[in-house]
Amino acid sequence: MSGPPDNTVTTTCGYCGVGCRLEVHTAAGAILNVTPALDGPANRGHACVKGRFAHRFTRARDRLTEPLIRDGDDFRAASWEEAIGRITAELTRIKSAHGPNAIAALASSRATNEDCYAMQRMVRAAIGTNNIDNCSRVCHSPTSFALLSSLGASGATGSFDDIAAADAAILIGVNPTEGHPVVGARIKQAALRGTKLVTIDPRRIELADYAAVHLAPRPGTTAAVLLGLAHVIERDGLTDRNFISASTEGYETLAELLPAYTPESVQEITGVPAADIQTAAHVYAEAGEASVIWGLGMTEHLYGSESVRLICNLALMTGKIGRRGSALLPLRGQNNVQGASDMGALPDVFTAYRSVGNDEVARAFEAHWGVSVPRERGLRINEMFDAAVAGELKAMYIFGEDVAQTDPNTTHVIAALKRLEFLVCQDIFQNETTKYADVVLPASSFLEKLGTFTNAERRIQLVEPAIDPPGGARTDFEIIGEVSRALGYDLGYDGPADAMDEIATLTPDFAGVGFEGLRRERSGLQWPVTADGVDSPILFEREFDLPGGRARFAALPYKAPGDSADAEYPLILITGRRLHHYNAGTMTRRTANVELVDHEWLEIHPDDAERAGVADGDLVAVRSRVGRIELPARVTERIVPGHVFTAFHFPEVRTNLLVGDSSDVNTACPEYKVTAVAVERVGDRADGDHVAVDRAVGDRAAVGRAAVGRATIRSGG
Ligand SMILES: Nc1nc2c(c(=O)[nH]1)N[C@H]1C(S)=C(S)[C@@H](COP(=O)(O)OP(=O)(O)OC[C@H]3O[C@@H](n4cnc5c(=O)[nH]c(N)nc54)[C@H](O)[C@@H]3O)O[C@H]1N2
Ligand SMILES: Nc1nc2c(c(=O)[nH]1)N[C@H]1C(S)=C(S)[C@@H](COP(=O)(O)OP(=O)(O)OC[C@H]3O[C@@H](n4cnc5c(=O)[nH]c(N)nc54)[C@H](O)[C@@H]3O)O[C@H]1N2
Ligand code: SF4
Ligand SMILES: [Mo]
Repeated sequence: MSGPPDNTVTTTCGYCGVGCRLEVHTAAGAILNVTPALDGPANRGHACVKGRFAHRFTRARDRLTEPLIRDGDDFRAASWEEAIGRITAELTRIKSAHGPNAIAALASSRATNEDCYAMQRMVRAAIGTNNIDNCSRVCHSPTSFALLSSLGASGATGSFDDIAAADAAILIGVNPTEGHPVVGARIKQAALRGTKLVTIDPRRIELADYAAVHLAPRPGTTAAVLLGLAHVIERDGLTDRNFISASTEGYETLAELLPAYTPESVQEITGVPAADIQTAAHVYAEAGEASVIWGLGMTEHLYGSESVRLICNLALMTGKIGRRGSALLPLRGQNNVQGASDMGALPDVFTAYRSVGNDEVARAFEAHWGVSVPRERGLRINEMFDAAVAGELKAMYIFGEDVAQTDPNTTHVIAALKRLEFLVCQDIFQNETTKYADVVLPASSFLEKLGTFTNAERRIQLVEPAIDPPGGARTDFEIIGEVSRALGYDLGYDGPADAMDEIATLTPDFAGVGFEGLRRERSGLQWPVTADGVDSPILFEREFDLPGGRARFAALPYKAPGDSADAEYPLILITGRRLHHYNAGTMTRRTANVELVDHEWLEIHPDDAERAGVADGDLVAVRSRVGRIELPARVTERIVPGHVFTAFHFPEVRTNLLVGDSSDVNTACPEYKVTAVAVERVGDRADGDHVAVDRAVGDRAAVGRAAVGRATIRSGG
């Protein structure tokens, strides 16, 4: 496309949780290009390959542009009236036959706060169940649990600006140059200016090259590393005694646990040299200001939530919290996963993590909504699938999540979806999950809607439409409003701004949030926001949000991961992300990014490759206790021997067939990071058709054909 833009809209990126502000330049209603906003508080004039270039999906030929209704093994186009009529008829029938708890829904962390708020209100008020969850479950729910337990609020304690202000930073199980590239660049800049980095990851991530020390623990053993760091800090007198006595409780119990975790014993458990543990502890504790940044390498484990509490311990023992430069920064993943959870799209809480069992809070919602709401918590995502397989859950409404591709144990997920009597999917594309749908509703992407996203800094920022939804597609907000009205319960909003006004009324932490203020305040607002609009870049400057204002130490010992290598499955598979693609890949695979990366591959260390007789580029089969996949191998020293790595961005390679049911003890976040597998060579690269299949998806003409082909498959067999 050529010619000058006739309009420019400033909005917020809809991919990752960095929350870059973008300027979208359009002409004649189509996107010409996207540039980073110079005054974006998180990005300051930067953006990554997704935010800048991955927007062509908006006009992909196979965008959903009209509602689809199942017709035998296929779908047929339907009017909105017919589609919504079918949804209300089925949900009403199931509710009267089996009760409201036979219905469950997922809200989309890709969508806005207002969309997610409307969704949870519809589920609670119109259907009458707390069976609502979002992808935080499979992502940072352990972080949320740990921060609430240790500190009292579920959010980063500071901002990305703290990175530059820190003398040292520890990065644990997070790979920002691929997952949060703009923050990755900010970390690199800080390191070049003197911030000392410690990286802790079984893979040698790019930022390890900038680190003072890189620790490579075996997957699932990081808790032992954290206890080792605490041991050294205590042993070498690096604790902040004043802070501990004035602002915390429970240190004595933790201190009793620490003597066992000598650097030598931690080396035994983790494989990390004892000397490196000492170095890392001193880098962190001796820094004037130091932050800890973490990701899914901490959370997606059997004891993920306990491990994150051990991170909080480090900050509390050294008093490195509540100050510029000393922050706890979980890099939340999806553009609005912080927000979807803040909005109460979770089975156990209303907005701002207030329990559904809290009578006072529940009454306030009931008074505003004019209905009574249940007090017992609803089902989590994994429990929804179990209940569906057991025949107890009859219907699901899945809004913007591709569970058949991204949730663990794909075989079980598909069995659950097939067993449902009724499945609605609300998405912008057909995906692996819509194959099992009875009704598919065509929705709008972030470039086509109004609302707010909350990034990984708790920063609420406006999202403004740059283009119209294609064809008959509607915004998620409109769709949810219409479905709810058809169910007999009118949400009564004229637009997303009304929903935010309601959120502000019912949620003290959001008291001063509103669209008008956000339009004025170009750098967004970090919750909590007082009624007169003062926001909170730093949490816990004076006290913690727990009784007595005191934070709580957690005295938790190291426990082994859920899976381990054995003679039959000698390698540990780690899964994670790659720069050019995003999660299920529905969007990035429909952009030029697919010309840069067009297939999945398995990273394997040269020693393991040699043992298995695998050469670079060979097609290999990966087998776990629950599944098997095939993909090309890439031999690399970035991964330590004994481990292999792949991502999950291409449906042609169903990585999650391999991942089992093991999950975090407190939150049910899947153990995506530790799966014992066997790898064997099955052919030359040329023998595999995976690469060819992936190319076909990138080809725009083929995308349309592939979609038609997909729509005809009901159950995948
Ligand atoms: N390009 C791109 N960006 C994305 C996404 C995407 O799909 N593509 N997805 C978004 C989402 S939803 C999320 S949640 C974020 C996730 O962003 P990250 O949290 O960075 O995600 P991962 O790459 O899954 O895992 C991070 C690292 O954990 C390491 N790891 C695995 N096991 C362990 C362990 O036991 N201990 C330690 N210390 N490390 C371990 C892995 O080797 C990996 O390098 O990214 C977001 N951004
Ligand atoms: N093996 C393995 N599996 C993983 C992970 C891992 O590390 N390893 N990570 C897990 C994590 S952290 C996460 S968060 C999940 C992510 O998994 P998902 O949430 O399933 O992945 P996404 O690709 O982000 O998007 C889901 C769907 O939302 C649609 N969508 C996008 N924008 C909109 C919108 O505005 N409206 C509507 N209605 N739909 C929209 C997309 O087309 C897509 O179909 O994957 C998990 N799966
Ligand atoms: S870093 Fe994240 S928010 Fe920023 S442009 Fe890239 S994907 Fe978008
Ligand atoms: Mo995520």
